[in-house]
Amino acid sequence: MALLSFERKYRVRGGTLIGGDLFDFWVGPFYVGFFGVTTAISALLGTLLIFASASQGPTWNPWLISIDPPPIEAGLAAAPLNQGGYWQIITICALIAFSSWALRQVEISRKLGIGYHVPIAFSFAIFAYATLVVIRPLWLGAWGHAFPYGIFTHLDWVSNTGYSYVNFHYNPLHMVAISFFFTTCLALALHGSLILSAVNVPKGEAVKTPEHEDTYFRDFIGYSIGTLGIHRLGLLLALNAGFWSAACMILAGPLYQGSFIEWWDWWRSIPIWS
Ligand code: UQ2
Repeated sequence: MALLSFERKYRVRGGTLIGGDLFDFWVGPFYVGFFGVTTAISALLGTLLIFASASQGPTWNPWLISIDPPPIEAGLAAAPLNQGGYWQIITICALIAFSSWALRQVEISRKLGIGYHVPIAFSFAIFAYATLVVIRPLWLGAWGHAFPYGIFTHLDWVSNTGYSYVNFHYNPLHMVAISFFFTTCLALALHGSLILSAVNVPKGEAVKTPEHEDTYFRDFIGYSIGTLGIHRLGLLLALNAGFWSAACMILAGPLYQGSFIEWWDWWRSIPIWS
């Protein structure tokens, strides 16, 4: 189907989740929709609140600006604006913006009659963020356990949080998450390079086919996962990277408070050795 007739067929009303025809139209290339509007409002409000908070000092240096959560002693209470209140409202704006973005992806998928793979995938990223700023702080009993919104300060938070479990690389779920990140890189590098090797041909030459791609890997390692399979594998690996990242932060704090080096003592103390 030519692009123009395709758009005429699919750029029609309907398929929205709520609101009927409300905002069910396009502006230029962009679908708007109810959730496009809620995304825009919450993203704009959150951004303005970042500037409002930064205006309270002590610096306009973008590297050093930090919007901090309330102190741990404040527990789970709503905080005054300059003592974590800005952070709390900005976090709510961020969560509404991210969720609206996911629901906008759902509506576009429904209009096209395609699967929900994109919003499901994006929801893993939202889940990982929510784990750090909502689920884990709630579980630990204070918003102060969340990370601050600042370029250097969030790095300091990562460092301090890691060292408070002595050596975070010994966190077994952190190991699982990292392994999925590495394998995701491997799979994408294999896939990207394989596609380019077959399709990025000199001008005037015909592109090679999926048979060439299959044959390359069958010659090389005796197995090809296939053109659909590599995308299933890629999505599976990436979703697991995000999921186990979140899981490793639930392990660290809510479920386990000690040193991750000592966590492995269970291995030395299983009865079979004695
Ligand atoms: C493949 C295939 C593709 C690919 C790639 C492979 C034709 C275009 C990259 C090869 C991938 C394999 C063998 C899986 C590797 C496993 C891990 C865990 C990284 O066969 O089909 O489609 O892009």
